Amino acid sequence: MLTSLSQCRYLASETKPERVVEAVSEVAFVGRSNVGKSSLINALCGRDIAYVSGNPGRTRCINIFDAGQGRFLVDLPGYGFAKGPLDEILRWGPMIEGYLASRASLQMVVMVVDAKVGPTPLDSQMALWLNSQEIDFCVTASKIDKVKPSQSLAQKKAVAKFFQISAEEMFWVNSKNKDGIAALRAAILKALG
Ligand SMILES: Nc1nc2c(ncn2[C@@H]2O[C@H](COP(=O)(O)OP(=O)(O)OP(=O)(O)O)[C@@H](O)[C@H]2O)c(=O)[nH]1
Ligand SMILES: [Mg+2]
Repeated sequence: MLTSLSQCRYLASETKPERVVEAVSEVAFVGRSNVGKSSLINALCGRDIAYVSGNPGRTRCINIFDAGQGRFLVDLPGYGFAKGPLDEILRWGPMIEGYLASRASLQMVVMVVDAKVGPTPLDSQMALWLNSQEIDFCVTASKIDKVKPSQSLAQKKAVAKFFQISAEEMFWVNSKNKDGIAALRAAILKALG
C-alpha cells in the first residue's frame, strides 16, 4: 500500500506503448494540450519531475513516473493542439489509445479539463472512448485560479453536468497554490493501492 507520492521519480519515456515496463498499478493523466497535466503531476508529488511549458504540445511521449512499490503515474501528450482536431487525434491517437487500451495495471485515468474553458468536444470524445473501453476515470478541473470566485460554483456544476457526475465527485484544483491537490492525491493513492 502506497501512502505518499513524495518519492515519485522519473522512470522512462516511450513512444511505443508495448515498450512500457510492467507495473503493479498505474494512474494516467489525459486532457487537452496545455491544460496542466504535467503541472498537476508535479503538484501531486511535491516535486518538479514532469516538464511544464507555456507552449502547448510539450509532452510528446508516454512519460512514466515511479512512485515506488511498482506504482506508476503516467503523463501523456495532450490532444487538441493542432488546428484540425481530427489531425491531432490521429497523430497522438495511436500512442495514447494504444497505451490506455493495453495496460491491465491501469487503475484510473485522471481526465483534466480547464476549469474556465470547460470541457471541449475532444474531451467528450475521450470520455466516450474511455467508457467504451471500461476504463475508470475521474474528472479534474485545473487552473481554478482563472475562474472568478463569483462564477466558481456555476462553473463547477456545468463541468460536472457535462460528464454526468455530481460536483462533489469532481476534483477542482490549482497546481500553483495546491488548492484541491490533497483530495485528488488521496483518490490516486487509493486507486494505486
Ligand atoms: N494559472 C495557472 N496556470 C497553470 C496551472 N497549472 C498549470 N498552469 C500553466 O499552464 C501551462 C501548461 O502547463 P503544463 O503542465 O505543461 O500542461 P500540459 O497539460 O502538460 O501540456 P502538454 O504537455 O502540452 O499536453 C504552464 O504555463 C503552466 O504553468 C494552474 O493551476 N494555474
Ligand atoms: Mg505535459
